[in-house]
Amino acid sequence: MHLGIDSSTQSLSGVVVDVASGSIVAEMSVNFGADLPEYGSPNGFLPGGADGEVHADPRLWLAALDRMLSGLGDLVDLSRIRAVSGSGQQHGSVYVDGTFAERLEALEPEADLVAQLAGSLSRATSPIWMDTSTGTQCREIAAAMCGNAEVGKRSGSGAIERFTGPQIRKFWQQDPDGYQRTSRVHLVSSFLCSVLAGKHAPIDFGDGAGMNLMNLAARQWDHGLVDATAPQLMVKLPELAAAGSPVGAIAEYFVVKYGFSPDCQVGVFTGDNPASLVGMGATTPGQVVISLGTSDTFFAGMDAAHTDPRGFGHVFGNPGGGYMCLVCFRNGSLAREALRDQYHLDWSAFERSSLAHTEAGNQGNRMLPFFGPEITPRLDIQQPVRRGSEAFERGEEPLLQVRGLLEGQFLNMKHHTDWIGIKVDRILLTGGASRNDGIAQIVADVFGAPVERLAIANSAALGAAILAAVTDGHAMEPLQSMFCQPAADSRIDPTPGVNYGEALADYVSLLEEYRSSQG
Ligand code: ADP
Ligand code: XUL
Repeated sequence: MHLGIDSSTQSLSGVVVDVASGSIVAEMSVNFGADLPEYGSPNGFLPGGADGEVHADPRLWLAALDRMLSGLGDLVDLSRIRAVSGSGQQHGSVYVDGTFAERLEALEPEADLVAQLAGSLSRATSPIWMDTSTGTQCREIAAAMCGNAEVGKRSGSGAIERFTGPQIRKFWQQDPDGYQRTSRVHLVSSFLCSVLAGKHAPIDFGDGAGMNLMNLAARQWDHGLVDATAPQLMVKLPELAAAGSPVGAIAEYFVVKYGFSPDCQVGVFTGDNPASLVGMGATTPGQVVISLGTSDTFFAGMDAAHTDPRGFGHVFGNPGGGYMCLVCFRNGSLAREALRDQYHLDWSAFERSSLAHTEAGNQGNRMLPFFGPEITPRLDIQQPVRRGSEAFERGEEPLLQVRGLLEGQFLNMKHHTDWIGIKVDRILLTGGASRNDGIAQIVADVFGAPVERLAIANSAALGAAILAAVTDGHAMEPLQSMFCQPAADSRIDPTPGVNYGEALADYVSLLEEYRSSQG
């Protein structure tokens, strides 16, 4: 059996697969808000950050790992796991001092991970992907590289606020002593991998590309970008390696405490989106994945790397080889939840609004669907912008608001993914909101393509389990054919006669109007 672990924004999950029978043996998830309330992070991050700052408490991820493994051990005999790999929310960074490696080697099963490792954090909190506070640092890095185009050419993305390089630069500027004390900057993925392996683990080419520090073509740290980011940074960066490549045997702590075999291997972790590309069986170019998690992301395998002329999309390493493109929308489930709560609805209202009680095009009632800062496009906005009937603009008629939000989200997605140049024949939908048929129908209608879903909603953890099997010597593609089949009755076809061409043009003009009104 093989274990995949995914540490996403709001939860940490484990999935165990059995490659002999092609079945998913066990799943276990720990929700950061509900299961670990003592960390004061109802949505997985620390509320109340000023000026666009969004940080999480890295101890939360350690506590969740202990909690998840203890629960999983009740469901399955962990001594049968031959390899573990995993994924983490992308871009988030963990700063550790020189004691981290020693502490990993000396982990005692009697105490927990938080008690033994928290003392090695040289930065108490971790900036995560939702952070938009590093505009200045992005401009400084771009200037040092003679322009953002050069940053994009080398790293696959222009300098982006949430990416790790600008976040590291801000830390160096604000807390030079803390930066000095930092001996290694890990990503969430490589941090958790290090804990499992009991030694510093590498960063993979998928997650590494989300840092503005890696040269995408050379698959190495880019000296120019690293020097433009912060002094003495090169020695603080982990090695780079392919996702799933072996790091070593699992640390004794996990053998004694949870019953893993001492021969269980740990494979290099990746980011949650590259892992999801694996778990959806979409590493080979030709299909598109839309993940509706805390953020909404649109991604696909690519034969060759080409970049987004608008500067919002990214190119990462693909764990299956070659490249993948990705566009991330910050107001995903966060906006859907905000609207749901504002109107005291439940998710079935999202189903009803789009399936039965409103019609495609929403009678011209249009919404810029942003309840907080957005990154695609970059907008500093706190409330959605509504245009349509007086009642709609006043915020009345909840079901029209729901459709307005959903249509706005996917029209915005369609517009900002046109640069990829893929003809969308089939959409694979994943993430927490993908089980909602109403949402899936609007995705199918806006993109004019059928939507399919896998039996398992957590494609990142499944992808991580497939990577664990790769660590153990299996080939990726046969595993994908085995595990990544659409669930029976999961397909939703576009509604005959519905065409969103006009609505898209209308949405884009509303967006342009809003942006010019903001100067
Ligand atoms: P992440 O991986 O970012 O932690 P998930 O992929 O687990 O997030 O998705 C969690 C989100 O899915 C929740 O925050 C919730 O908003 C959304 N969600 C869960 N069930 C439904 C549903 N039936 N309809 C719409 N959204 C849902
Ligand atoms: C991708 C991104 C998010 C995070 C959290 O660039 O910022 O999708 O990976 O899921």
